[in-house]
Amino acid sequence: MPSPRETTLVQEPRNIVEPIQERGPRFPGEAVDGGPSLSKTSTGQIVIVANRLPVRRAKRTPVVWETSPGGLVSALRPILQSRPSTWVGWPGFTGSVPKAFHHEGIRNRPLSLSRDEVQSFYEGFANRTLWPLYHDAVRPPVYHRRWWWPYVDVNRRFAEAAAETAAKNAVVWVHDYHLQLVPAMLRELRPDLRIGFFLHIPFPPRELFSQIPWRRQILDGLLGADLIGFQTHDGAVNFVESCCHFTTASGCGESMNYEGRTVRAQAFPISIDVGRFEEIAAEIKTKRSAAGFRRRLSGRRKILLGVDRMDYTKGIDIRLKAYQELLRSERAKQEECVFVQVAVPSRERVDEYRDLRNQIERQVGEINGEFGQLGMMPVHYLHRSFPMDQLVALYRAADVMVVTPLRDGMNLVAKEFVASRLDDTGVLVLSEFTGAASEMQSALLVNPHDTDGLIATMEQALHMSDGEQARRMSSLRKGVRDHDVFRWAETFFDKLSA
Ligand code: ADQ
Repeated sequence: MPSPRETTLVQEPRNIVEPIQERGPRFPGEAVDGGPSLSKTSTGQIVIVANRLPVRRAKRTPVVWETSPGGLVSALRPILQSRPSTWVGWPGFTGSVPKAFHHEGIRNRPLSLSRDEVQSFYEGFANRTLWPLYHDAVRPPVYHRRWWWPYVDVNRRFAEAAAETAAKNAVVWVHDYHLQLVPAMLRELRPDLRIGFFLHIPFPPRELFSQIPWRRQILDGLLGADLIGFQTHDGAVNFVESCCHFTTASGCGESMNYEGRTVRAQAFPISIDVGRFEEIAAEIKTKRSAAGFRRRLSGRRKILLGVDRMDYTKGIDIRLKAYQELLRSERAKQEECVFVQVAVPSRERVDEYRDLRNQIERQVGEINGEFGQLGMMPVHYLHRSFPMDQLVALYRAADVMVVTPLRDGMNLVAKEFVASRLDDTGVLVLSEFTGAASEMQSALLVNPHDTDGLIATMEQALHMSDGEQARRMSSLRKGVRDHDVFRWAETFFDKLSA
């Protein structure tokens, strides 16, 4: 592989970018009329760099791509479709990958990963080192030198692909913990670019971050960006403190001086496509499904709901334990309530995730064994992905949404639930340790480590008056409507382009 400086493609980026002929401008970097408000400040090409592409392969032969579900793709799509843009990412399978292709107005530039790299870079360094470390070490992070070097190599390949793709002076937005070295690598290859980075997960306090043997390299990698976004103010402060301690950066406010440049670190709390959730929630079909769920869960019982990726940071075990004790204490009777836990399978090749699944399934079995009656179980557990309309129907059917992560960058589920409650009913129980908690102060905030506190809060939620529900929910709904995901993306781009 050529060294970064020898990469000939970098010298002629304009020849490599394929302008979007159908509706886009004729040249990379040329503005398009009528785009979203980003066009006020930035008129050039945009490159998104993320671990995964915004599409997934639905069929192998002939290959069919479909848009991946998720907030990030829908947030960025209108902006990307309005100008020449490319998304660099891994398509989610090993082996050879196709050349760049267009899908729904976005140019996708697939990057290949070998099976070994999936194990070392993705399952190893990203998910067993960085993920637990950045989530308060709720599971012990594992530090292996044999995972670090693949992390460097894969980051370099992403940086090279972005450098090849980007037009002169383009804006490049790099996403998440998998790619923290990309900003500096990319700056070295292409000093003309505007580089932004957004971290979707928390950035830990310095005392914790300092555990990682490669702390200096990671910080220097991120400092290659012009603007670094975090979910919360605390995340930005933690990052700046680590930078001022471990690197040559100085000026410990939102703006740092680093190697003769200004680097800004700020909070940009992510959100959801609120309009889409409201639209789906208002559909007759959704109302019918919600009513069907309520009927099947046996009439007038109150429904507590949990919806999560199956991840040990989400506190699924803690909420089930609290629910079990709530039933044992008879402060809530099993004839009065039912718990529905939906967990989408996640990272199943990683040991900690397999162990978690076993543990949750044991707990569900134990609670149902202890309190269940024929035809009436206290916990309904579904280990699968749900289509969006069904998820919204569940959000509508629930009385109490229980969101109890031990640590979470933001937590979109809390916002999705609120956006779906068009009639201002329902109660949100929300962990203080989510990014969402700093915006959603009208939720019932809980410390998930405090089992008694959690039990009391669940009980309070089950018995909350209609008036109090409406007061709290309307304030929560206003908050998410005022800060939807489009506003998030535009604010970030505007700051980056300024
Ligand atoms: P995640 O850890 O994946 O995201 P979260 O923000 O809750 O966490 O998003 C989960 C998404 O998966 C939601 O959109 C939800 O609807 C969906 N989902 C969950 N269970 C599902 C199921 N059974 N079927 C279908 N969909 C399901 C990371 C960070 C978060 C941060 C986001 C965005 O860990 O803190 O909020 O990125 O930045």
